[in-house]
Amino acid sequence: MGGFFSNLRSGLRKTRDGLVTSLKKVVDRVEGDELRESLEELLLGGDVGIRAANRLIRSVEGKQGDRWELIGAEMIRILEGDGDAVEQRTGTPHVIVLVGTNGSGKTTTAGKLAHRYRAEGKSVLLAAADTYRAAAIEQLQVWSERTGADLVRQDRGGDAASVAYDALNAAIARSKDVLIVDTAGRLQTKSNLMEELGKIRRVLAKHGEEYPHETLLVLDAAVGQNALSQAKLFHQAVHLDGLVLTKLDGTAKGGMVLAVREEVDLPVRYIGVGESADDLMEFSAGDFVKALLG
Ligand SMILES: Nc1nc2c(ncn2[C@@H]2O[C@H](COP(=O)(O)OP(=O)(O)OP(=O)(O)O)[C@@H](O)[C@H]2O)c(=O)[nH]1
Ligand SMILES: [Mg+2]
Repeated sequence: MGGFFSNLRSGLRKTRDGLVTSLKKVVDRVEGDELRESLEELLLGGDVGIRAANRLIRSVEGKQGDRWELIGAEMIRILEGDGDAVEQRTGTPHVIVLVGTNGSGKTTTAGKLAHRYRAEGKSVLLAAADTYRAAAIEQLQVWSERTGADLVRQDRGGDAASVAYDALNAAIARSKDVLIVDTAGRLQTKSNLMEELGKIRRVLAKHGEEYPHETLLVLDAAVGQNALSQAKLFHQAVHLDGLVLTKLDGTAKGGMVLAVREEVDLPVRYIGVGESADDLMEFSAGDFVKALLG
């Protein structure tokens, strides 16, 4: 827990140094209309988004009590959301499909997830359904060797859905606990590419309607507000079950987590705070806010 928390804290350092430090000054010293204006400016500048910013402002405006604590409590409420009572589909193998735009961190997240599950003693199969680039397959191969997860691949140029289908066959035949499907990066506005993701989902569902258990959108936190449009369009094209926010360590735009959570009704499942295998954390609203506000 100590290691986990200090890793999370250092991962959020840039956001803390930027947004949080200036927020703290305002929250403690400013009153009245000036408080609203200053908070609004800082929160919007920190990629918190208009809706979450308004909630945070209302949580302190005219209220008694420690404002810093009030803001922290409201952040937790935003991040926990309320529409999340979706039942988790269960069963083995547990199938996860990672989708997202180019370079958002899908392959790295696939590797980190493989590492996580392996550390829990689970058997893992990785599926290289990014068939566009040979380098993408090689990159997943490296993670497979590093984590001791098996890999299912085809030659470059193969059909992504057929890789996914074969991989689920193999996962079932080899009694794997977890199957993680890595897909090619794509722009959310390219409908033909989005259709390929729909096809991956459909062929997996041929094995049983519970598949895939989780389709996760991997978002680079540094894109800030653009994450909202990515999440909406990916969700329309392939039903998403949750989000992974990567590269929080490299950006001061960590406030985007609040914007995304407030404006897109999807849970944040994991956050990435570095490039190594251990730098993926299961998201907890309480830990996140504690690490952020310190
Ligand atoms: N600092 C940091 N770097 C990350 C994180 N996650 C991924 N990266 C880096 O981001 C770069 C892109 O990651 P990939 O996993 O290749 O991204 P991708 O989504 O698979 O990319 P495409 O397959 O090209 O669409 C790599 O250099 C990763 O090491 C993170 O949480 N923190
Ligand atoms: Mg990739």
